[in-house]
Amino acid sequence: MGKKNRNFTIFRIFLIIFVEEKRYNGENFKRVKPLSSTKIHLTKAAFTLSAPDIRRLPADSGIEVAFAGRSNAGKSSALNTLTNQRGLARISKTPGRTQLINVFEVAEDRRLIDLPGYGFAQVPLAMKKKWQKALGEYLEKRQCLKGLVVLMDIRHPLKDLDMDLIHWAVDSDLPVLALLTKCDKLSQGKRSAEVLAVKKALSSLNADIQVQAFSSLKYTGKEQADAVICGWLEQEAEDYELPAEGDLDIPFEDE
Ligand SMILES: Nc1nc2c(ncn2[C@@H]2O[C@H](COP(=O)(O)OP(=O)(O)OP(=O)(O)O)[C@@H](O)[C@H]2O)c(=O)[nH]1
Ligand SMILES: [Mg+2]
Repeated sequence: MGKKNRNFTIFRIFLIIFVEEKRYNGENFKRVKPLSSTKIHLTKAAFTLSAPDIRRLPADSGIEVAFAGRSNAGKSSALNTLTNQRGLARISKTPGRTQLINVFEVAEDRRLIDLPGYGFAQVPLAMKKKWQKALGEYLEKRQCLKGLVVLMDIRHPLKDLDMDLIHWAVDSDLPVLALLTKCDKLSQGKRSAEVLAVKKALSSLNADIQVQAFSSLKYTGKEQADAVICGWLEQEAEDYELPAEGDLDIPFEDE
């Protein structure tokens, strides 16, 4: 092959690689391109406020991703792990620690929400009613809620109340990330089997549900969870009609 020909061949190879690369990036870009220009970094999360009910929350605009699950499931711990901030959300060995709706802003009009846990029997009834009401009210009325992280201890997932929550999210067209927490407590084999079993159980719902083993202690599943949550937060926010004044007053009748 003459020198001219060889140079031309090398040039063609470069051209093909360059075009392929561009095409690949183009496709890739289209697939993962966030709808909004906001690049989310969960590490930027900062505590905004704690609210006893949704009337005390920031305006219902932008996008929120909420962490929900039974008391002691590891919601606050997961928030701290995902944001790389040990003391952001309060963690406790005593179930029922998070009794308020805690708001953490990660970017302008993009928030993470630590919700009060459900299903803990040993809490005084009056208190339980109050915070279950706040939880139900939040889930039902908050229009900027665009993704729900349902946290369940990997050793006993999909309890009745978890299923109620997941069914509610599916009916509301809300995507779900099921985080199977404390997976450091199981061997690799048992962990995989549990993830599979949960995936199988939820597959019949035919909904946007992802299942991920997670450990706040060992950072297992951190990257995967971060990608899902950031994907939700990076969407373009919609404009909502603000609820009428009286609308927020009677979310639930007290028994
Ligand atoms: N081994 C292990 N323990 C964890 C993990 N995540 C949380 N825990 C422990 O589980 C307990 C409860 O964790 P929290 O994060 O406070 O749970 P929560 O869901 O926020 O609880 P409430 O606020 O009461 O609803 C604490 O003792 C944590 O240290 C984990 O990944 N591995
Ligand atoms: Mg908590």
